[in-house]
Amino acid sequence: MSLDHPPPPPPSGPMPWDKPFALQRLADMLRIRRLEEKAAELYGAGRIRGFLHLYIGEEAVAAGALAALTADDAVVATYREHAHALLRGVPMAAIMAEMYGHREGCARGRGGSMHLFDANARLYGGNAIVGGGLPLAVGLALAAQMQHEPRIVACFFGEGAMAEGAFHEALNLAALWRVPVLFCCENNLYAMGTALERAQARTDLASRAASYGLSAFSCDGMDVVDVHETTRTAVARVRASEGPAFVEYRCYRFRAHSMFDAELYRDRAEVDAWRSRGPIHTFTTRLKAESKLGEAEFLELDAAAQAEVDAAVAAAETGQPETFAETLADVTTAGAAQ
Ligand SMILES: Cc1ncc(C[n+]2csc(CCOP(=O)(O)OP(=O)(O)O)c2C)c(N)n1
Ligand SMILES: [Mg+2]
Repeated sequence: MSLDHPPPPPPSGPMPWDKPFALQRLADMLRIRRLEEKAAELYGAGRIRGFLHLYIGEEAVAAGALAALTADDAVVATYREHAHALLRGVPMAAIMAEMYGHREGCARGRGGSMHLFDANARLYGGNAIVGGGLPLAVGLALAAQMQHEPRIVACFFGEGAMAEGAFHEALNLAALWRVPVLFCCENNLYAMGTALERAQARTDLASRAASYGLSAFSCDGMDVVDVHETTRTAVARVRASEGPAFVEYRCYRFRAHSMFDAELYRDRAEVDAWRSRGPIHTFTTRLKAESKLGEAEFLELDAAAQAEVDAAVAAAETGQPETFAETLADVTTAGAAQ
């Protein structure tokens, strides 16, 4: 049976990384996966409510791309941003508490799953509006440029944002002003239930981005190695003050768009084919083939990830939402005392 969107063949050839770096990327992906599996379970149990968009299947993108940044760089992401927050160093307990709507959350429980935010980690959301993060990223990069800060801004968005006006305005201004933004397009082939080719006239995303006059790259978003190496190349261009760059990560989400999605728009066989190209499975197989990972080491990393999740849930279970007075403390009205 031929699939509408077949996955690419698995990566081959020797891996360019040493063992510690490789195992850290595997640990990153496992932490994301175990956190999100638990979040889905807690949602089913009614402990987490509101919106919840899972990144399961796309872990290689965040794990590979964010490892190409420094701690001083800024990150802007979408509502599918648990992974980005986690790998930027937002404590898992603060992410879990935020999903619970508790005051111990990284946005004090006011934002929930879609609005993780942490200025210390330079994570500027968690943005629920499709394309909404792009102008924000250009503004942050313009500020860095004007203040002669060496930082760059990595802006993650889904391919659905490329049909929005904000995308075009943001790329145009970023290229015109040569501000240090890395546009990171997570092309998982669907915007909710709409396949890319049903909504956008040209599906060669990198060449569309390049038409604005910036460097554009495309890579296998299911392969953490390709993701990282391509991002590193793009980041080097941005840091060398060559202006913004764009990377398309061709990936796939294994779960529904959000918790409210019957997934009537894609075949089970397609999902299964991409699952068998899963980023954790593919990378683990490759590491084992190169004798860089033993089964015991894998189980140890996985157990550590699970233990971190269990501790985050235990902490969240004991937390509380803000009081009404606490929430109102940041609300200003025209007549309020200064
Ligand atoms: C401006 C705007 N229009 C519509 C929506 C509703 N909406 C939420 S997610 C989504 C799909 C976006 O798809 P994509 O950008 O590919 O990201 P993905 O969810 O696949 O990661 C839509 C249309 C929204 N949040 N914002
Ligand atoms: Mg998408």
